[in-house]
Amino acid sequence: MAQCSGLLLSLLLLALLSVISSAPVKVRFEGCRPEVSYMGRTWHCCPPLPKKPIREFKPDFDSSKPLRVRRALQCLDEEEAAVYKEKLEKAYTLLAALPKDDLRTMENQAILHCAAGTSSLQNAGGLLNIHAGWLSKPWHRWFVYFHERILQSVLRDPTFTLHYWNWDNDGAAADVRSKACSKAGNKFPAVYADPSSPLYRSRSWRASVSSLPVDLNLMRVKNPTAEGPQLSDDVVLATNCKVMHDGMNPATNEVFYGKPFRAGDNSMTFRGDESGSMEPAHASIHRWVHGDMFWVPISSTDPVFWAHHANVERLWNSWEQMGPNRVPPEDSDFLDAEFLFYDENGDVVSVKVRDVLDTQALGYVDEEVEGASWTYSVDTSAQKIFPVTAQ
Ligand SMILES: [Cu+2]
Repeated sequence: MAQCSGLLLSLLLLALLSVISSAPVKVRFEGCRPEVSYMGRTWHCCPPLPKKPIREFKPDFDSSKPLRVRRALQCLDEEEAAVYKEKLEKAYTLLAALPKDDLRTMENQAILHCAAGTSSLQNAGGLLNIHAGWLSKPWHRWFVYFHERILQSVLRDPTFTLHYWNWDNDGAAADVRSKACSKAGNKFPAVYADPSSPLYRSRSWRASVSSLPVDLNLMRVKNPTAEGPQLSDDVVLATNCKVMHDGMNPATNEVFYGKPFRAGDNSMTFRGDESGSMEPAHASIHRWVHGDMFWVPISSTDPVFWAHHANVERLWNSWEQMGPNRVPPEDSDFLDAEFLFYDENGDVVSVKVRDVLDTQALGYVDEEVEGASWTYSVDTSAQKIFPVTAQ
């Protein structure tokens, strides 16, 4: 009995200590491991240490100005798509012409993802990987946000807005009463597919077939490039619907966001299925496109990365709109987690998770779209579960 109560006391003490010592992640570059083995290859992911004091960044959107609209790529008309493609090409050409040590280059932006996303960085005694647990969503939203600011800056156009690749939308459940665009977006976007364009990259054969629907269940395949033709379109579309439906309707908010990741946690102890319920669909797109997109440390050097992740951001907002209790964690270890990014001046800035949760405060909204069959229950003849647009 005395032994039992002693054990109970130690367990209680341990639980108490873990609550007291709980703290948010604070990303810093010091102590970065210069060489890591990740996805079967060796990578060098350490960003240079900041030369100036790190500035704290807070969203600075002037709410008297109109919100920018991130459009669905398939909903741009021919002329809009041509203008957008030209702007992107100009922006990426300008970025490619910057000196190598300018922190705004695609390569330097990718190093941030490489460092924070491969367990290169320290985390108060553990190792950091922002893909583990609940950090993934806010980290990537900030990453896309600063990329957009960098593009605006080189284009000298503060209204420039990234558009999203609406890969979850099969267009199969279009509602004729809806005014929203209901075109399918689940093919590789043409804007990025022109081999003569700076937006082009060497990618999987799949990305060059304009009629092929994406496969959101590619986690089943060990090496996606070595596989032959994908499954029949019917099977792929039905599976995509289920993957999206399940990902957007998990049992709890924690399953949607992913497991808590706090200061001192070690990314090596996290499982892939602890990174949020949308991870299978998100990762499948990286595998389906392949090329640079497949490799986490360099995935963002493919311009289509940003259109892909703009859709992940949009789906996060969509999930919130699907029910009153769908809210972010209130835990201060989530809200006060601090990351480092490069801003449009090439300076290092620190940001907090709490400042990225409301995209309108960041100055943009996403175009509403219709037609994705996952917005109905998996049996598409049943009642619609998510009215995307007012009817
Ligand atoms: Cu990532």
